[in-house]
Amino acid sequence: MKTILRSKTKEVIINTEGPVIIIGESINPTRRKKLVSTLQEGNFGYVLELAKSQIDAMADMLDVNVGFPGVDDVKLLPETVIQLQSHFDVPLCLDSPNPKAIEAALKVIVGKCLINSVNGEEKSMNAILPIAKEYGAAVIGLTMDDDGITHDPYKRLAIAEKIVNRAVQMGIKEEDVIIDPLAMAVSADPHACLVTLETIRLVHEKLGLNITQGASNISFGLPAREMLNIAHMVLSIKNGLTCPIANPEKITAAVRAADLVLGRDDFAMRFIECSQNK
Ligand code: THG
Repeated sequence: MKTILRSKTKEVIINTEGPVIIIGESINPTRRKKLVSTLQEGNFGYVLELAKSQIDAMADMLDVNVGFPGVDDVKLLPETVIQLQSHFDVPLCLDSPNPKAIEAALKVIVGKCLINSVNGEEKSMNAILPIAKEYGAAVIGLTMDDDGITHDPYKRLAIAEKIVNRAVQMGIKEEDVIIDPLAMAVSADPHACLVTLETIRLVHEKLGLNITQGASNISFGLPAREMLNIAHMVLSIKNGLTCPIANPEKITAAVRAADLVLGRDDFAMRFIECSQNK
């Protein structure tokens, strides 16, 4: 199954058969005080630097999250999108819990983007899916709902199914729904990654949809995060992960190595091209 995203002139195809598409995670204020302070001053220089370094490290798309306490993201998200699109030609992933900010950004965006995200709560589906349909965007479906987050992979699969069924009812193509199995800190729960890995396997096998995850979430609170992220990444790819939100400066080599090992990189072209191997 193929999910197609577009920027001004480029098309990115996320294919369940691979190769893996990397959505750069770094435009996210959670761990970047400098991003908050520069954006508060109306200075987009640092956002653009983060975009460039991720694209240089072979990010195929960029996640854009400008949410922090006190921000007017209905204004800031579209402004950031305009800045990014006037400098870079990669499809964007709009990362906000605020449907009004998402809609404001969709009004100015060029091409076909990915909305991050909807979940299985009635309120979320009712707010986000009509917007995705209206603006022709693809959407990430988080496998949580009105009952919260379950640790049962079969229940996460059922939520994924509920979201895709609702989306299709509303006229969204099933290939435009990308499932997020929920990657959470393994320091807080020793089985967190196993539950995610099993959810990925089930969604891949039973629904055949493209799959993303916030891949760096798993290593919060631990040392040697990079190594842990790589271990989880390659196992996830083997199970059906196709478009992680991750740090390309640290993960691209491992992702391309995994694709090569899985027979999705003829003559090792993409692995050799990867900047971290030069
Ligand atoms: N699912 C979806 N969207 C998401 C998440 C998800 N968006 C936000 C988040 N989770 C994914 N984004 C990040 C961004 C940064 C980090 C973690 C998740 C992070 N970065 C480290 C840092 O900046 O210090 C570096 C990590 C590394 O060593 O590679 O912690 O789950 N749909």
